Amino acid sequence: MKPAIRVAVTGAAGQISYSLLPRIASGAMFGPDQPVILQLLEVPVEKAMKALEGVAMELDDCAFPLLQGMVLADDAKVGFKDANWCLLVGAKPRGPGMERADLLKDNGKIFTTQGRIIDEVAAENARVAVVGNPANTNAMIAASMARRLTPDRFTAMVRLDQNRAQTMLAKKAGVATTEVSEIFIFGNHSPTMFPAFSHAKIQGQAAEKLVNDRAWLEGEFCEKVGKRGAAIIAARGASSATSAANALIDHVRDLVTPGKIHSVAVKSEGRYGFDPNVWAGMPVKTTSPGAFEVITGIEMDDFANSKIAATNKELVEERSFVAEMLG
Ligand code: NAX
Repeated sequence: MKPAIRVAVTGAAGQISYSLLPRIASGAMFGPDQPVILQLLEVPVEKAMKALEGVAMELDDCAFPLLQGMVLADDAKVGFKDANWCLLVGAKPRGPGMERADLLKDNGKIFTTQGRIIDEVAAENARVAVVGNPANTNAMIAASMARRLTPDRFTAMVRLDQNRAQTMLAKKAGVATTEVSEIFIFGNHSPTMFPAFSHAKIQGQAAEKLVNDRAWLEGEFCEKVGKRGAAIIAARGASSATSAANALIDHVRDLVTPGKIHSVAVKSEGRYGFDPNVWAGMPVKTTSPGAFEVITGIEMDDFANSKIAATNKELVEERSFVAEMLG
């Protein structure tokens, strides 16, 4: 058997983790022959740690063959110790009447601390995937604290948006989701993000040609993908959890599977007209487990460029709100 990999998960007693942890432990993220040790991190509050104990009891009761151990921690230095993957799911939710700038700053504090500690104590090959919102900016903040781990080790999740867009295109065309490919998400994980439909394929052909409804693609499609999270909250009374967990499974599994092409928020380095220092969704190709190269050279028309400019503007603004925190 392969040696176990250590997977640290923050917000481990939260609702996304409740859907996520059993799937990691059952092999959906790292494969059916890869043992894992889960390092579950929560806030040092009795209620949260008690809930975490309950989650761990349930995982025990699944008797997962691949789950070789669990560490329950309220201290990041313990939670991230020697972790190969750090999945940063926990974040502070936006409270009533709270300004976006305040949310950014409050969460910024969490991600400066976690970025610094991951850099200090995680494994030499550590990779970080951020889900907690605002995910792109939180990844940027955590990466800015690192001295040992390079920026490419820090990614944020836009895969939920990709999966949402894929299903919407499939439904519009009346085909299975497996027939839709190359639908990539550019920019922020927020309603400003851009699902670049002009490059998507349905059954190997241009999706735009098959759908034959540019007004729908520019209007309803982009809007519905962007506002899907709000639609889930309106319907369920709680934010996306199972689909977010599933997207993180996809995000990490495709990042450890060479050859996979998928949307990931990475340090832009100025690609596609984004500010060089923001983390923006764009297509990547996994080159070796955990490593990727950004797919460049995808041509953008005027509509696409205007959407990218808008989502970039938001990312630059988020960066300005937390500028004094960046390491
Ligand atoms: P929950 O509120 O159910 O759980 C969050 C958990 O994080 C809580 O148990 C809390 O105690 C814990 N936590 C907070 N600060 C922590 C810290 N510093 N260290 C460790 N644990 C900490 O939220 P949930 O529904 O699970 O969502 C988690 C995050 O994912 C939120 O920020 C949410 O906005 C974000 N989302 C991101 C998505 C994406 O596509 N990037 C989609 C889904 C989701 O909305």
